[in-house]
Amino acid sequence: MKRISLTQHLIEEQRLHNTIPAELRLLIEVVSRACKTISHAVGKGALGEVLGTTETENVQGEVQKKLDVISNDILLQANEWGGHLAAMASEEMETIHPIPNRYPKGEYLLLFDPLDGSSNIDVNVSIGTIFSVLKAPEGMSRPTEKDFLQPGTKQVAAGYAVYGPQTVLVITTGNGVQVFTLDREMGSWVMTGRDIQIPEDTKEYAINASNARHWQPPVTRYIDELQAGTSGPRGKDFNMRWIASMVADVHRILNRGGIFMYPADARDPGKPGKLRLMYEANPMSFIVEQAGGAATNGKQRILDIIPQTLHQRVPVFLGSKNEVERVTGYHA
Ligand code: P6P
Repeated sequence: MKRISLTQHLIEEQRLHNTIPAELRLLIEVVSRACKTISHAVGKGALGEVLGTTETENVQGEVQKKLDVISNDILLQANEWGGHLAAMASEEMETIHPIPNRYPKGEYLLLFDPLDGSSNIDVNVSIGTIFSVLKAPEGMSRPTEKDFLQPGTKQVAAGYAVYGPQTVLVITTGNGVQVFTLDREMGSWVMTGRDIQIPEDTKEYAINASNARHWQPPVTRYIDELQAGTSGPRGKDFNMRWIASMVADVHRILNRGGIFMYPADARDPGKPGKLRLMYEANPMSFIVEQAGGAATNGKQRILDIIPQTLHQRVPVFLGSKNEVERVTGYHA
């Protein structure tokens, strides 16, 4: 593959597809630069006094890891002066973050989970940053939470960075999925994957099996069939992976297929699943669909869900198309 930089790719996209206005190109470059900074902070680990927790809790009621807060601040500071955004929203902030009056405003809304997989930070397992880009509604003056509540089909860009053995950035602007690896010597993102396609079939599934007693019948049926292997209705053996870092699990699926599931849980009907729609499920579903995969909440396409609140949760079944369609069919 011709080794081109992220900047060169974005300029080519802008020239070829005319779908990346200069402001969106600037946004993606600013976010990618922030991910480099986060990768650097994450990579220091105990040497950088960045491990462990703060004394605060986020809106999810989760104790915030120092790196959660550091990563959130990096993304806020990188993006607020550029003039490309009207406002930001984050898993780590209860309310939206309008661009301060001292800076120019743009036409985009940026949502992110600054560091997903926090339970893995202190034990050196891959974690990542997830981001989603929406356009601010026409004629919007002062941004409110309501302006963010757009279905996933309205996303103009989405991506994630995974901080693992390599630091990798995966993005889509609606014309396929492109992959960039951080060249640490040059400090630049170099294209290492173009127009990634997820295999439609798979022999690998990802779910936190410790919740099995709380699953609803269609999920139990689907998993039982996978575990029955060659002697069961599927007639083949399956393997299981669960990294407990959505970015890492999705990245594996993007590369070799698989199905990722975080189903609703009978324990708390008010909490349908664990993952958040706006800055986890929607961006990942956009990427997965752009790579030929599928993403549903068990009943409907995740990207079609009309959001009610900024931090709402959603059940997630995403990855290899034929498996997602099968388990979704069991819910019908
Ligand atoms: P569990 C990480 O906290 C996260 O939000 C996702 O990245 C991950 O897939 C999931 O939660 C892991 O949840 O219940 O297995 O710890």
